[in-house]
Amino acid sequence: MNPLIKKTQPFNDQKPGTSGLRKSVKYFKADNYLQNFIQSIFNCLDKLEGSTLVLGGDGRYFNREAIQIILRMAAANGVGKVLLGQGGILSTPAASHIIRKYEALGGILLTASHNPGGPDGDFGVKFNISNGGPAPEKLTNAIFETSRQLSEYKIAEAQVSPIDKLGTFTLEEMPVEVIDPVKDYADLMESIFDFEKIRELVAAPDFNACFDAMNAVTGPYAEEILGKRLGMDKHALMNTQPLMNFGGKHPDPNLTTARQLVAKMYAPKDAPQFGAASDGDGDRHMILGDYFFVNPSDSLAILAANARKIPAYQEGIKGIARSMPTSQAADKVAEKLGIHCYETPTGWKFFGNLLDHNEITFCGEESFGGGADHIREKDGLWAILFWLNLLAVKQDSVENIVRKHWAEYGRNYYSRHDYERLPTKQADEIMRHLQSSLALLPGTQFDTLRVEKADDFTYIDPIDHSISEHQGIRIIFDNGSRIIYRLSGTGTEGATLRIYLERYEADIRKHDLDIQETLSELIELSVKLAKIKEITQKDQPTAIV
Ligand code: G16
Repeated sequence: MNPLIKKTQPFNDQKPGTSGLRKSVKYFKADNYLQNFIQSIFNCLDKLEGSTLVLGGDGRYFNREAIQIILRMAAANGVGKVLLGQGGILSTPAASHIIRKYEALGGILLTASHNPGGPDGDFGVKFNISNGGPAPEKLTNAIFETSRQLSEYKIAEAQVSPIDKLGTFTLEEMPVEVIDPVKDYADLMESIFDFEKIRELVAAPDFNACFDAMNAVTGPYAEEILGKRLGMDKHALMNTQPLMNFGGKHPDPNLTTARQLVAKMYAPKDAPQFGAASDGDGDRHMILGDYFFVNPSDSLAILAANARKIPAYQEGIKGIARSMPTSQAADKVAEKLGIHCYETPTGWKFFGNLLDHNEITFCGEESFGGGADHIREKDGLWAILFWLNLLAVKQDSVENIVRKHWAEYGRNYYSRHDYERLPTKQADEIMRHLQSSLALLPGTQFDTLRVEKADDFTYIDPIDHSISEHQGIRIIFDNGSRIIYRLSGTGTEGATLRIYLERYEADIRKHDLDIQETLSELIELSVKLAKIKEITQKDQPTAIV
């Protein structure tokens, strides 16, 4: 084969964020933008020639075109074989599993996760390494450096065969195996959970559940696992048809964006006992009970506390990890279990080393992410199946399980306030101002709150000792309350300031208070300390999660 070598100009804005390169579709469609980034990935992989790569995406607008380009570039760059999800579809957790199961060199995942899709929406490219997890910072930095100097890329001339039919075709000399995107993953889930017990629960006449796939990638996975294998009624599975623009909705499972599910679960009567949703690429989850929301940080703590109730974790768990801004609810569980709870920067890539070295079994994040050592990505359906398995074993409601957990461990009141689409200059000014006030804060008393510690979080990976600096400003008070500030690494428009607020309450008589009211002193202080009103002229956050 004689690959075409195309001349190109480097871009200077291809720095992967929290989770891959995310930009609006118009960037990716512009001349050579995608090609340059893919070639930069290929140039940074030592053993690319003859290797196996996994390829798939969440089905959003531009997924199919991107797959054609990437396959032709893989063939031209000497890749040995590509495992491609049928129709170009692979959820992020399924892709992670397939990379591991078939011992691939890595995978290219086409997704902008929970960001909106469509011609005016976002697109994204993520490279996962051979452990199935997101590329570590060392590799993403190398990809970025390469992209800034790239002058040419390789692409095969041949046209790609249809990608909707299972089986193998060759592109130039490279075999492309079109695989069932669902089966391997569904089998994995069946090996972890007690499907028999969940089936009994689902079949019980007084039990009703519903799942909202938000017209995103989990639709076919839910139909197979929740529908076919567990017997959930098809009316209980909402929006399972993946659409290129997610039906014009925002595929983010939270109380604001998953409106249809929330309306069902908060209906004055006949609400199902269990509700769940997943996001664009299937790695996030939201859990609801009848008129009840489970905070993702609590979800991680509850799953850890109940691990032994699940077949795969009967022997107990080795350790837990949570991202730094995630509430400290899981720490309380770890303490009781006598295991370690690691605190990592935001981003699933930071859990990889801990999982690979058996330091932890479970990990999770406040941003609706939970997962375990079965793969190296967060896993929406895994968390949802965990909750179903737990309900089946405990024969109790979602709300009771959470309340009993708080009674035993105390409640971490928690909320995140986002100021979205700020001009980058303003966001940087806020962070700079906070950084410059850190030294003066320890020991300062603000009404009932006394600052114990204030710093800019640095993480030293306990396995490879790599250092990640500037991972968020932490203001920690002597009663355990915290205010954390960081800038999002997944947005595509301006900057998003996230403020994470947390207050611990041990007293069971105070576990039923309004969250925002309970956090009000911290909220007011967080606005004041960061000079938000002065710098942004904004009175309110744009989103409260
Ligand atoms: C990604 C990462 C997560 C991270 C989240 C929020 O999630 O995989 O690890 O917690 O972004 O990041 P940020 O606060 O920087 O916006 P996803 O679901 O978007 O891939």
